[in-house]
Amino acid sequence: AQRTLTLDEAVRTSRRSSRAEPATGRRSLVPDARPAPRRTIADAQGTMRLPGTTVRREGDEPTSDVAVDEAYDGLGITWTLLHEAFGRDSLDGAGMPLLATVHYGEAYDNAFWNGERMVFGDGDGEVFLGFTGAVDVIGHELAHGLVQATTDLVYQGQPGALNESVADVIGSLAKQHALGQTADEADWLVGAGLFAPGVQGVALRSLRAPGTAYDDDVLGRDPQPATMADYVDTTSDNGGVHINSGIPNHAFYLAATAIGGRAWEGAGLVWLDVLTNGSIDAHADFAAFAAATIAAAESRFGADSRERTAIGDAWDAVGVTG
Ligand code: ASN
Ligand code: ZN
Repeated sequence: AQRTLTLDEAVRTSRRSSRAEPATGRRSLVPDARPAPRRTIADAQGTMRLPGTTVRREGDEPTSDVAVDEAYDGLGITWTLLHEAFGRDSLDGAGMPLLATVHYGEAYDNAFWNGERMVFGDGDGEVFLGFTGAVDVIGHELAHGLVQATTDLVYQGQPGALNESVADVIGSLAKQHALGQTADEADWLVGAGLFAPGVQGVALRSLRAPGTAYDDDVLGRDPQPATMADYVDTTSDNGGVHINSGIPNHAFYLAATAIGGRAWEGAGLVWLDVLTNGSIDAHADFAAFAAATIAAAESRFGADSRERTAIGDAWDAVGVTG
């Protein structure tokens, strides 16, 4: 078996194949129509003012700022997943620029999509390190932009948990794609490496085993359910959008590992189909989303396909259907 790439190696490989640096070193005489990401990274310099000062544009050399370069590379990795695996040019499918701001706030313990750009805190250094340090978190925030540009799932209750879950799935797929991992090789974690030393946790969330990503004095226990039997009825966090996302997350994991191979070539394609084919609306609940994935698997892979069977079984296993 081939050794899997480190993320640094994956970034270097994708740079070699990017338009800015042709592998041959030759410049084509015809204009290059091949799509490429259009990234702009800004620096909020410890304030909460957005967008901040632009510090790196597409094609610029790396800076001496780790957060800037991690954001730039993570955006590139996620854009590459969308382009190579799903044939999609950026979030809107039409080359939309990718905007990010780093060094947001002081010791800010989060990252978010604000409707226009990704925003990353540096972490307080006690619980969290800088939020650009996990490529799947970058992919997660970018995926909120993809959802906004497609089904625009409302950020409340089950559609909100689906919005969160799709973001985790795409974040995880961005990392797997960059590393060339199969579903069996992937760690299925989101945000591994974000916790400061001494925090008892491996990541923010686990798609393989929701509810086990951390268990810590400071953070408490990871309250994510894996099945409908443990669905959390709550009014906090928009109806538990980061909690109940464990259920569709686990369904994706079960489907992808049952199908085998590279997750973005099977279950990933089906999930993208559902986001983009108009078969669900912004208020879709888990059952509507499940039915749409089954229909999409049938039309893409066939009614008797391994993909259709695995996806149906996965929704049964987490108690959404069956
Ligand atoms: N990191 C969180 C997310 O992207 C931030 C939030 O909930 N607004 O879901
Ligand atoms: Zn999110």
